[in-house]
Amino acid sequence: MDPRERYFWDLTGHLVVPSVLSKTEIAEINRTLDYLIDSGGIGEEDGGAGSSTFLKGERNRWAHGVNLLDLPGDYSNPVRDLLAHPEIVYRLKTMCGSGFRLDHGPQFNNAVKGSQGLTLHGQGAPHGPHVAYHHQAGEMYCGGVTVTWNLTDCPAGGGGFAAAIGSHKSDFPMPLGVRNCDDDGGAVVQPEVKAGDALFFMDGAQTHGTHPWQNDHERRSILFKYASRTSARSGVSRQLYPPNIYWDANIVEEMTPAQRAVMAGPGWNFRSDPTLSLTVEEDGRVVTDAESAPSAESAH
Ligand SMILES: O=C(O)CCC(=O)C(=O)O
Repeated sequence: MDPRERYFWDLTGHLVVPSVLSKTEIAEINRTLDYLIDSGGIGEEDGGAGSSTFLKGERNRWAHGVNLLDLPGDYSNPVRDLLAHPEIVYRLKTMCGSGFRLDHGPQFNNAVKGSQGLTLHGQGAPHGPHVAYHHQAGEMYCGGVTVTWNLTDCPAGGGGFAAAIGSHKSDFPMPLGVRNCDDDGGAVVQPEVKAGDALFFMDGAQTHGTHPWQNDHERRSILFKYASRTSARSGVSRQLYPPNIYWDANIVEEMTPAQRAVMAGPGWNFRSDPTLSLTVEEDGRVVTDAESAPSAESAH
């Protein structure tokens, strides 16, 4: 990464690298996306815009129940070629550290004129250790980085990826007006991106989301969700973290819930799973939050 890119990445939380893909490569990937759309691999859903006025629109378009790395015939090949593309490898080594890996995705973001946006998410506060950005000893480090390959143009102001500049370093919670873009105070930008450009962003550390699509042409972007080797975000860690899978059933079967909690593997939902976090009760007993939390009945 040259000093200019490094400065922009560190300052803003995202980076657009222009013209990485040739016209031939764009055409090959679009052939795969045509196949996906024509074979009914795209679902529509409500909800991305929440109650926002700015983000509202028609239903969102997502690829559901298909993995772009596992399509019939040779359709996956042009997508697989992006996984460890030379133009992203040396940048990701600087951004995430050596040994970065695909955590989840690739995700196909498809939009037609009028498609609604997605409320902004990810932030510096509260701290998310698995996706956070920091630098030390002259090196930068980010737990989660997404690379978005753009197969069609996203003109500035026309919709698509949007982000609050510098939010990966923010010490304060995101205001509602930024989350729903109804009153962002100028903090949110939707950068111009062209077909063939690769966009990197600090997924989870930087506040980001999607502006509604205003263009006559389709949005076609494929998002690869990378993580540093030592971060676990989503993806297969959902299936692998239970202690009886991460270790062995016979090792953990006799354990208390608290003991099992510390035998769980790196997981994506440590905040929302009360069986994973521990509390020391006043009497000195160590219990999981699931055991400690008052039951719905006794709370009344
Ligand atoms: O539209 C985009 O590129 C942003 C997508 C997004 O917010 C996400 O994948 O978390």
